[in-house]
Amino acid sequence: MVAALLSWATLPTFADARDGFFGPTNIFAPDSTPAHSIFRLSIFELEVEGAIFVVVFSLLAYAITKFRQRKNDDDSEPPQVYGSNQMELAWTVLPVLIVVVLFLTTAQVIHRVQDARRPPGTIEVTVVAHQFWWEFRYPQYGFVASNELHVPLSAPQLPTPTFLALQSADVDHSFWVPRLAGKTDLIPNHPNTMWIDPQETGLFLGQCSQYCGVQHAKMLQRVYVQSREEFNKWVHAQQQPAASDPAVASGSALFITKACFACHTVRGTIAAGIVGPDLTHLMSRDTIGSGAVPLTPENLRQWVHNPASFKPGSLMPAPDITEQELDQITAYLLTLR
Ligand code: HEC
Ligand SMILES: [Cu+2]
Repeated sequence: MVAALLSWATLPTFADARDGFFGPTNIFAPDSTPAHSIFRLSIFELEVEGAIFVVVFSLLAYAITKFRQRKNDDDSEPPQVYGSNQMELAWTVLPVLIVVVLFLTTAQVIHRVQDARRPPGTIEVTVVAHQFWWEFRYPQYGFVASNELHVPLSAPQLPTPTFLALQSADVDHSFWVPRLAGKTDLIPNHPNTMWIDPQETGLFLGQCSQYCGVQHAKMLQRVYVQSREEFNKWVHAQQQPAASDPAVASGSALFITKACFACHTVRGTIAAGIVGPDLTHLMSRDTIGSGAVPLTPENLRQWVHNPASFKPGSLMPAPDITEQELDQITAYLLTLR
């Protein structure tokens, strides 16, 4: 408590902010060009508005004290001044100039963010939002990932930004990883685009930010920014078909007979459903249910047993299976690395 008060007393620096003073979704710690541009624009606007605030309040405070009622004042009105052309001009032209400056700087940032060109080496990802999870298609590499977006670091000398084509399979959603870029909606039948060029490796968090249904709050976003070598390794691993391990043949058979395959894809098998996340490399992820819970064997078993225990209202039904079948399916899922 005392420590918290002390840290408020000494205002946080941006370095503190970067270290998570305001949490991992801190809009004051941009790490990608669009987020930097938006951050700089908002600080500039804050400065202009702060200056206006200081000027107006200083004049007000001056007038209130200087012209306050005194003991020996009589109650008659002071002399009134009408129609000063200089003052009329000053308070019309100055605000117009301020608005023009704010308009031009904003238009410039919008242009720089929206009309950015794709340099060679750009990574293209099609993001399809679903109630309540994310699909990430990598058309250049020919695979589909789910829920956890991986992108390479973009060095200023050799920018490799990631351009996102945003689509929705059902209702409106919104893509927002505050440290990387502004918020952009995913709207059915209306493709949008955005881009990010993260300049630090690490995990960046976000959240679907357009209410999309009961599990909107657990439609989280995880962006893994990796060095080029790490990213290439990840891409290579994702391109492989699913591992097939004869030791879990009973589980993989149940995956078909218990209808899992109707909703999920496991590349290299007949499972090609597109209603739920691609499970080909399920175990390469850190979380289940779009960031809802950590991916551990116990959580995975519990998820398959009853997804609603983690995400009530999730669009995956609880399957009708015995405990033994549950163990077999879980054992199979655990081999999908
Ligand atoms: C009616 C379609 C449907 C069926 C049938 C179905 N699922 Fe799902 N599954 C989903 C949806 C939708 C999600 C995403 C839920 C969410 O995150 O909100 C999901 C999520 C999952 C996940 C978590 C994936 C991740 O990365 O978060 C696993 C694991 C999974 N399902 C396994 C199974 C298994 C095993 C079966 C068969 C017993 C099965 N599913 C049957 C639709 C289905
Ligand atoms: Cu959503």
